[in-house]
Amino acid sequence: MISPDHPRYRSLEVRERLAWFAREGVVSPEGLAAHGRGEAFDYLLGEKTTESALLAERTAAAMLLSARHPVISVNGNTAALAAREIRYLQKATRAAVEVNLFHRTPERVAKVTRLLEGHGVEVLEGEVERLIPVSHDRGWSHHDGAAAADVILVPLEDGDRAEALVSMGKSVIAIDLNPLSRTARAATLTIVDEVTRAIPAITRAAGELSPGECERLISRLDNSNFLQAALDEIAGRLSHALD
Ligand code: PTJ
Repeated sequence: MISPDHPRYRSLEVRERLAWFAREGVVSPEGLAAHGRGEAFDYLLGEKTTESALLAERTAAAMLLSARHPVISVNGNTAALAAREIRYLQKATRAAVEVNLFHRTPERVAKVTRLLEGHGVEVLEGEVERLIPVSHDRGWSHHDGAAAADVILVPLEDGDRAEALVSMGKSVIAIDLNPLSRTARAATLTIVDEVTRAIPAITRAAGELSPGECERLISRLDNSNFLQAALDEIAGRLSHALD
């Protein structure tokens, strides 16, 4: 049991949660390592939503609201951290939610689906096919899932599928704390923020934006600016770290 007085309470609590979901088989063992990498970048970013991440979150909301068929792709880590937040985002954007796992087994798909449904998320179910051209199991898609999306939100994605989705002509919104990752660089828009802060921020923006604001945000989108802003934030914090 972690005391709320501990200076790293939030981080330790999230670790405990992920470790518990790993024991339950929702999060893969590799997911714990991926979380550690995310934590390191979050530490360097000050564990807060930066101004440029907030703009990226508003732009993501604009893209999802303007989409013909928006899809949210959910893996084990994202479900363990943000199942309830996904429900609110789904309501705000009318997006389809698809479970897509790198370490895919029928048991894990069922567990992640049950966790999401337990939080009120409507999850695409039924037949899947290898519709996304990657060599691993992230290639499986429901006919109304990633394969049919024009705009797709991919929290904690792997680089291969992000590149494949972009090459299929889709607008890809990544949530990734590492601004140097292949996913962050391949995506149409990268939100460099922690997933539990990013998803509610997109939901809030989706409730606020007018059609005109959506159009303006989308027309100004330049992903390299968002990545550079995140790197500048890290560099600035490092150069004053011992002041
Ligand atoms: O549940 P599965 O089987 O689909 O597996 C999911 C993982 C995350 C294990 C899989 O997609 C994977 O291996 O991902 P990568 O390639 O390690 O990439 C994950 C990225 O997400 C890394 O760049 C991390 O920095 C970043 N990340 C980790 N935790 C968070 C995060 N970004 C935002 N919020 C986080 N909490």
